[in-house]
Amino acid sequence: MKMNGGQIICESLVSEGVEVIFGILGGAVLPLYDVLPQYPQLRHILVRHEQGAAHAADGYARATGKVGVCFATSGPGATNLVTGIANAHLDSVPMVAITGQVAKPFIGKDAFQEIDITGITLPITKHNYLATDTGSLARIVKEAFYLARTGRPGPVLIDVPKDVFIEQAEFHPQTKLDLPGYKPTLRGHPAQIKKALGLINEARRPVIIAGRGIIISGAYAELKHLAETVQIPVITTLLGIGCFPEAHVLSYGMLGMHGMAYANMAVDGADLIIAIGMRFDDRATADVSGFAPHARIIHIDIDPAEIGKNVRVDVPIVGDVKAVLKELNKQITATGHIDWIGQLDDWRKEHPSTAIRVSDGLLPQYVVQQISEATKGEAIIVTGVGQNQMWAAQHYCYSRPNSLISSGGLGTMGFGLPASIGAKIGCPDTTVWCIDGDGGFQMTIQELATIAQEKAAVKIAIINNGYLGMVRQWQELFYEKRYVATPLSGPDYVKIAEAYGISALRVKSREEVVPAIKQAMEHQGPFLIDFVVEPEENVYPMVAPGTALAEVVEEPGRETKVLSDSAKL
Ligand SMILES: Cc1ncc(C[n+]2csc(CCOP(=O)(O)OP(=O)(O)O)c2C)c(N)n1
Ligand SMILES: [Mg+2]
Repeated sequence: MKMNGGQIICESLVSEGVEVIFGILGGAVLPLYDVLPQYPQLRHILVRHEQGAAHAADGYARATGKVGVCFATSGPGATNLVTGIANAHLDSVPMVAITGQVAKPFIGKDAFQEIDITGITLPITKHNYLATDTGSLARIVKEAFYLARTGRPGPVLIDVPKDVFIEQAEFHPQTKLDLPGYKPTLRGHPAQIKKALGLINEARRPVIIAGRGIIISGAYAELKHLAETVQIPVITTLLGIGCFPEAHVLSYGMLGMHGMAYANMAVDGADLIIAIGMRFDDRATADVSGFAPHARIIHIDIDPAEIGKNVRVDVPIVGDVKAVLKELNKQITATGHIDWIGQLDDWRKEHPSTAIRVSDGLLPQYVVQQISEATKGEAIIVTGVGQNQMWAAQHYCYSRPNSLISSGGLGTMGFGLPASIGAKIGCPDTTVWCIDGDGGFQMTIQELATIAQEKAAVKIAIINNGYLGMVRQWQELFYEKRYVATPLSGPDYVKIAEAYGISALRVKSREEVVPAIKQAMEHQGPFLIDFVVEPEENVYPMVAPGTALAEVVEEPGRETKVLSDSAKL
């Protein structure tokens, strides 16, 4: 059947199972938008800035496990997507972005709103296309979705010149893919799995470090089986949070710069690290020369480029973590590590990293803890970046996979609000809280209009400390309190919310926290709470830049723990 390019794209999106698209239109992409009403299966969410479209598609993808889709026009529309695409790239989020381009005869002429978006996004996409022929669109869309969601997921961009949307071609639904150069390794090599089993059997102080790869491949049951059968403590990365229930006896929290002291000490004291679906990011490892000094390392990851990139590895296993863990689990023997687990429990008692200090003031940690209580750890939490993000990671007790959505790799302020819209649209029956900083919130504040228009019942907690807080913390600790450009004013957030038609409250004291959260949860629609917190509260524990995990500082004035000495363990 003959169709125009826009229709071919929509047909292809429908056959990929797409239900939601986030975007903003403009001249070059108008022919695509023009045919959208012919496809009522495709719900279009009009955002207020294309960065919001990409972040919303990202939040949608993380919350649902499906591919997030966003549209933008050529030129500024496309460049506005860039931060969101980069964010998805660094956090391995499946996304397809479709941008309009100037018509083919204008390409290379610096035409109005012409920009080389495939050139710009080359290093931040898994793959990108400039579609020059209407007849190839169905194939390209099919490939794009396949590339986005398989192997190590990531964003794929398709740039479509205006005339390619308009021209007609025969539409053939695509059933086959022909990508001879793209064959992700899914099954781990049996010889490597044997070697890993050997190390696991010998280990006396093993630790699992679980990353987002567990969530992406849905390997929760396999991880739990491995941990429980061999009695191995589980520590997660920031993006791995939720892949293992935090209330489980073998759960020892998050590692890294603001990880729990006992988690960092466990990594420091371990004789075996089983790193699963994680990439040894520097915020997780701290100084690599001091990372896990007594341990041999097994690294399971689907992306061969991650093996040995940051940290030396003894046994690499390239493959889908679920498939590899299944294979490993067939061959493991039940055992225990009572002394080692006892040691970790002692460390946790001696260094209760998530204990909240006593204060009459309104502490941000307390706000997060009360949101955790009120939602029983079952909400989806979407964060901003900075102190608010770290407190949200530390003080919410996550019980479900995919329940923390946070910008890990890129650390993108402004991610929180639009990503929370995507999460809520994708999971309308789940409570979604956006915990954001006053700085990050102001970067994408305009998406309040999207929330209002779509009646997306997101609950928003602004951790309002009047500062670009995380940077202020660094100035306090490393720049002798020279607070250059970190004090931050903002609008009256309650009035702003109300101006958008969103109910809101301001909370200034500890006593008001619980009733305010209750009111927000009971309210049918979106709700915003402006929590005016202690302005100079810092995030601890902290591993200072350039130091090792073992040098974690738990609280100001209480200096680093004694380095764990493997001889004593
Ligand atoms: C887009 C962007 N610009 C700058 C930064 C650097 N940065 C990291 S945290 C931070 C402060 C964030 O302030 P706020 O959103 O109020 O959160 P807080 O740390 O106060 O909780 C800044 C400026 C960033 N991560 N992202
Ligand atoms: Mg702030």
